[in-house]
Amino acid sequence: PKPSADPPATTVKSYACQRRTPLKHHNTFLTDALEILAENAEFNENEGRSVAFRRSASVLKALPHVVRGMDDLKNLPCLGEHSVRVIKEILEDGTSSEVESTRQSEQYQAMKALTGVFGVGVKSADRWFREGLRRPLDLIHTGQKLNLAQQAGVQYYNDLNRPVTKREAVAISHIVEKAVNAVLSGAIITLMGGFRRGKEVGHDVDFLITHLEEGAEEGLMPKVLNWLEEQGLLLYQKTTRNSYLESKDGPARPPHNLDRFERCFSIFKLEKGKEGSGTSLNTSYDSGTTEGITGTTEQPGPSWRAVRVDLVVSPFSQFAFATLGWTGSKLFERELRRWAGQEKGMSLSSHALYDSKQQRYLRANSEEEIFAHLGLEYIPPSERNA
Ligand code: DGT
Ligand code: MG
Repeated sequence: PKPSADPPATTVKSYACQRRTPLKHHNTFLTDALEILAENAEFNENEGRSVAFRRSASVLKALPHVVRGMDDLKNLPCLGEHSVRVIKEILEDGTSSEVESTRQSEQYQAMKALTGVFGVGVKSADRWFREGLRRPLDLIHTGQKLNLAQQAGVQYYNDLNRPVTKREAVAISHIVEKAVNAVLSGAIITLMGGFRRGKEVGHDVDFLITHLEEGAEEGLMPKVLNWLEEQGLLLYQKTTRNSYLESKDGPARPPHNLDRFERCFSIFKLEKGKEGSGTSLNTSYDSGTTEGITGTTEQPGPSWRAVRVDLVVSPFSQFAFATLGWTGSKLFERELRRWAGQEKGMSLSSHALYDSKQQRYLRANSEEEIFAHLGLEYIPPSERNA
């Protein structure tokens, strides 16, 4: 037994939304490994297992030091037996045999490649994998029936799998601002997702659009998209009502507001070399509108690239919730909702916060107020990288 003069082990709170998780941390050699197993569990549609690995990884991201031995794991929450086994192996041997064999496996590699196509989810990828398909081009060669999103996904595969830089995100911001201002004055456009958390690169660029005057934002999305299309800046778009299932355990959103909340998954055409100038206008645009693929014969070349852009429009009364909900990270969001439900008897969504005990919605004008309603210390976006 060790003497009790040991320095106190680092204490880490058990919900990710109770902790500060910076973008850069000390244990990527462990978290990358655990996240491969999480990803593989997703490919096998084992959500419980996937979340368990993600939670373990997230705890290690919050540590202020490198994990050097098993002693460093004492008193840490969320580390399941399987994760501990993987960590131990890496600490002792430098690698984990399970992680390495997963990484090398045909199924993992094919699922990674196929789900890497925009518009392809785990279910389709798995079906194709079982039919013997391995690479995105196999979808074309074997004549698979693809929806419009997937067609665009294959067409722009290389571009969409190349990280979007902060510089490109800023250039896209200028374009979105210009588009929104052209159709509605006074709208507020905010960069969300990973870039709001301080990431230098992302897989897409996320924007939240609102207007101080409640209701002024209604009908905005189609107008913005029209403007973008006219300028030849859209390669693909699909607009939906926001149908994200946030929570199973409560009326998470005021039903009358549901139809005012819109989301658009799109692919922008971004001219190269003009990042930061704010203009990326192209006139030689071939306007075909179906669901939304435009310029289908065009291929990215030296002058432009395709970039995934998500646009969300929110009424101002929901803006704080939408801001919190679209900043991420995904695990941070999931943990916020779990905390709300399990610890507070509340139901949180990116529209509202419902208190089941009081049987009423709690209003908030800022993210700080939402954290306060939830009894949580405020965590700034840059420390939500759980
Ligand atoms: P990235 O783009 O891979 O660099 O990383 P993020 O964190 O920007 O991830 P992304 O773009 O998939 O999603 C942005 C944030 O928005 C994410 O952290 C959680 C949230 N989010 C994603 N999809 C939905 C959705 O369908 N509904 C709501 N309410 N939130 C979502
Ligand atoms: Mg993003």
